[in-house]
Amino acid sequence: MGAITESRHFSSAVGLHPTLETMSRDALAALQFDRLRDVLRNAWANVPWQRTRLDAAGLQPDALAGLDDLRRLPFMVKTDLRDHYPFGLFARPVDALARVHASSGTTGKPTVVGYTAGDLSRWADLMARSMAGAGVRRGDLVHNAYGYGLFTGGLGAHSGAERLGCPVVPVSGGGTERQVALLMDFGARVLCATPSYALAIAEVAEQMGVDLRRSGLRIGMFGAEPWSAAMRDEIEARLGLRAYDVYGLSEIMGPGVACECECRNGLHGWEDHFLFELVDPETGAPVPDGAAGELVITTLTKEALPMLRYRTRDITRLAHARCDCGRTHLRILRVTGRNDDMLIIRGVNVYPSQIEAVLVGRPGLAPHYQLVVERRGSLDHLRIEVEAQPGVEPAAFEVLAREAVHHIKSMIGVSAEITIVAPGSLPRSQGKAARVRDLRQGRTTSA
Ligand code: DLL
Repeated sequence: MGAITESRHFSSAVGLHPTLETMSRDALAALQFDRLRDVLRNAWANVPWQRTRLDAAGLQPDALAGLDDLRRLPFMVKTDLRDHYPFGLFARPVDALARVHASSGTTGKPTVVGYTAGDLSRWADLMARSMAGAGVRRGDLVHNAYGYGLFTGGLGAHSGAERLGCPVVPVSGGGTERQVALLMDFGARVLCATPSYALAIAEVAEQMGVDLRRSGLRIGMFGAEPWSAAMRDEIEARLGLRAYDVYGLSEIMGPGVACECECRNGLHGWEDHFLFELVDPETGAPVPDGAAGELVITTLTKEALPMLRYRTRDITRLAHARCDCGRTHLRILRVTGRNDDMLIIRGVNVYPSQIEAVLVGRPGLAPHYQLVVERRGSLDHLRIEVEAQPGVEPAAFEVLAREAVHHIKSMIGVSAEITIVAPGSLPRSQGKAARVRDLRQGRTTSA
């Protein structure tokens, strides 16, 4: 327990699972090696496509000599799952599964993922650990506004909260006025939602004349989409809670792959269950600590759907230095966006979340925006629609727009056209916000 008493954040350590979360890096590496061999055995024995790949890489499970050997295996990508739709990469027959989830994507078939009862139990454990790390305690009432259904957010947060011993209000997304009423009447201490939906709840409450800062809410578990530090400040100010970033993806598990602790200095990726790598998205070569790259994840304990070196498309940075909370597991810094959501505007790479970071919190502007990308002649053109704050006179819109253009240019280096629109005119999200309207291919993507 030494690590706990040493911690400067003693109160945060209450939620620690010391043997799992503060084990030495050497012990963690030994555990990862044992588990990697097991997961290779499972994939090799039960998934013909994986066996072919492993054989080709000379990675028969018993040939594994060290964790680094895994780098001989080519990456997995989302289309591998689509190409084997629906269950072709599962290591268990359907009748041995406990549940399936799926993510819709923008085109074509959904990506389907499966879980054994053991997988569901480990998922609940990890989400419980994530919530405990953020300060959620047994008995706290959890208002869960993530969508229930094929999306992993609703049931993932639900099971984690229950595992921690928390009663859950399984309200799902939508019906925002009712959500506000339930938050006030039931007095939930914890809100689980996407950050964009948390903001929508705050806005509807304000329109109803309800001050959620006076509710029982203290902790927000927000994720499933990129969000900026500026958005965190905005949400905290309007809901009167402390907001934590939770990360995950259905292909790997769902929410709870990584989560901020009370130090909020990056999201602890649970390394006893996952191997994390960071690679250059162009070359696939490893990038050093502190540099940006694409997160690649290998599952170490998944029975139904072992994923080996899965390219998430998510761009982030890693930090291996020990955290003040005492946890030894690495930290994944805020995910700035998905590689596929990166816009290239006249040669400048830009993620929607960078635009958000500049716009949100600027005087006169509301935190509601949408990016419209068009082709004008042979050039890409970025138009940003952003709402004025309620009460701002339309006569002031032009000046606000001019200032915003200037800030975007000086902070990000991209020339954008900015249109200030009336409060309430952009669509509100009930889940993942659709931030980009890409008129070049006629598609809409969530950022
Ligand atoms: O979004 C799982 C989840 C639910 C995570 C609730 C957190 C909370 P998918 O629908 O498969 O699963 O989408 C996964 O969403 O690859 C990221 O691009 C993005 N994403 C998830 N969490 C974050 C986050 C769920 N905290 C995809 N920050 C991932 C930025 C996130 N992006």
